[in-house]
Amino acid sequence: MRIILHFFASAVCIAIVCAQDSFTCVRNVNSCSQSEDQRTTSGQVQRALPGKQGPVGMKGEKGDPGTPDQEQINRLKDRVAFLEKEIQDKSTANQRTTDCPLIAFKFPRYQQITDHVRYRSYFPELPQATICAWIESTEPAASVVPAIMSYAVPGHTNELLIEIGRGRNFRISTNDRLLRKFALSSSKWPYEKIHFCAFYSQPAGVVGLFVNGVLRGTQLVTQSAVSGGGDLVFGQDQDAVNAGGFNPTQAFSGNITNPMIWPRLLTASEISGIVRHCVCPKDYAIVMTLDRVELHGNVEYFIPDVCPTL
Ligand SMILES: [Ca+2]
Repeated sequence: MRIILHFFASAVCIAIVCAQDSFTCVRNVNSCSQSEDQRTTSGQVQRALPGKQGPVGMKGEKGDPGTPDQEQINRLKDRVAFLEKEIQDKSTANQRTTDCPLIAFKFPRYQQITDHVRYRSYFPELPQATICAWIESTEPAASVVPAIMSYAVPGHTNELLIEIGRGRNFRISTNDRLLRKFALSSSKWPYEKIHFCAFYSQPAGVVGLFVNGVLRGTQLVTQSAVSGGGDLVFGQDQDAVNAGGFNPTQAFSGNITNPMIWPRLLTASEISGIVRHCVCPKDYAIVMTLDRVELHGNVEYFIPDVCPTL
């Protein structure tokens, strides 16, 4: 019975196809047979082949769009102005993204040997570096030479030292040697907060200082790379490794905000970005966030509400 039905279906298929188009009769008869085979094996009815596309109809004429009235024009102008402003705002926001990690340390007193912040992650070897921070302070006693930061390695306890000596001299030392003093006398230090970026480069043989984004000076020097693996503290001067040998006349009092170290010389434009827009290049080597530091003595920390800028 099944064979009879299949024979009957094939015959109907051939008759229809050949009646429609005798030229393709043979080919389509083959497809009818194949279709029959597929239906037999799968047990499902296949869809018929798509028919030929009919002739394309006539296109209608477009209607007259009419002349926009002044109100429509004004609305469009307003819309364009709104979108332009939105794009501009987003662009400005992207430029001023606050990349600088926000952290401030308060060193409440001079003349002691306990208050300091110690960095607890690994300090890499730095053939060159830029060290930046905001600092604010009060006038120290004449005998005090406050150390902003001190980095010590075995054999060189002043492997990298930044301090503000008598006469408001900003002093940068590497490899146990004072490289250069830069006078801060023309700034309002210590009565106003300042931003400094001290830099040195062993390959370029140079040391220098930016204050509030302005280059204060450079000096050609011969020096070695700053060795890695040592001890970094802020607020005291180490005269021995492992945060040892503090001297009360070298303690810093005041605030140090956003201290960071980059393993290269920042450009003047990048330093201006930090000072004016709080945009910090992201390739820093050292950042003093709370997960990487210990606070000792009476040091307190706080997170500034806004990133400091000039
Ligand atoms: Ca020292």
